[in-house]
Amino acid sequence: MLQRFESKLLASAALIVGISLAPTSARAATLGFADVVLEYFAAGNSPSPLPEPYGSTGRAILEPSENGGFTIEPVSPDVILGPPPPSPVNSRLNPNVDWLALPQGSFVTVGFTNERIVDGPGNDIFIGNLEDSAGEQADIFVSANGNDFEFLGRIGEGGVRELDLATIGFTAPVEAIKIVGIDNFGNSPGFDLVSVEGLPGSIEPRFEPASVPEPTSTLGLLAFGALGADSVLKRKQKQQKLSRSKTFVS
Ligand SMILES: [Ca+2]
Ligand SMILES: [Ca+2]
Ligand SMILES: [Ca+2]
Repeated sequence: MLQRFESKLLASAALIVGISLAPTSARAATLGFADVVLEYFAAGNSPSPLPEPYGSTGRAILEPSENGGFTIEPVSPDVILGPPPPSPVNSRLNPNVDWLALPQGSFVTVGFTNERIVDGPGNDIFIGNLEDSAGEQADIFVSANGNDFEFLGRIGEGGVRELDLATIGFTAPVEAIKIVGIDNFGNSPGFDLVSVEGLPGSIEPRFEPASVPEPTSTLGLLAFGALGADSVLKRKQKQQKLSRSKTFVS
C-alpha cells in the first residue's frame, strides 16, 4: 500500500519537475546568488545528438575538434548556483568557468534560500553568461511564489545582462527566476548560463530555515514542495520542544 502510494507520488513528481531535480542542487547558500535549482526542463531542440543537460564543468577547456564541433559535455544544472569564478568569464580563456547551456525552449528555474530579490534602485537582477558570445539570447521570468511567472525581459550574451523589476512594476520579493533559451547559437548550442544574481541594492537577506530536508530523493523533494512552509514550521516547533527538553535533562 505504502509502496503504491510512493510510486504514485514519484510519478506525480516526475510530471511536476520535468526531467529531474538534481540531488546535488543544494549548495552552501551564498548571499546574492541563486542557491537551488527548482526545475530544469530539456526541450529536446538541441542539435542532434546532444543529450541535455549539457554545458561545461570548466575543468578542461574543450576543443571543438573533440566533440563533433561542440565544446560541451554533460553537466548537472546546479553548475549555475553560487558565484561565478573570477574574470574572465570566458570559455576559451578560463578553465574555471562552469556553464549550463540552454538551447531553444529549454529552461532552468532557480530559487534563493538566504535572500530575496526586491525592486531596489536601478537594475536588480544580473544574469551571468559567457563573455565569448555567439549572440545568444534568453528570456527571463520572475515569480513571487514559485508557481506564477511574469516575463521580465530578454537578455543577450555580450549584450544586456541586467534587468530592473520596476520595468514591469514587479513589487513583490522575487523567490524564483526562470531562464529560457531561445536559440541554438554557438559551439555550445544555446544560451550559456553561468550565474543568477541579485544586485547589491536589491537583496533582502533572510534567515535560512533551521533544517532543510536532504533532497536525496524525488520523493523527498515532492514532500517538501507539497507540504511547504507548514511542515517546516511544524518541524521547527518540534525542534524547539526537543531542545527545551534537552535543556531540562542536562
Ligand atoms: Ca543565495
Ligand atoms: Ca529596480
Ligand atoms: Ca552558446
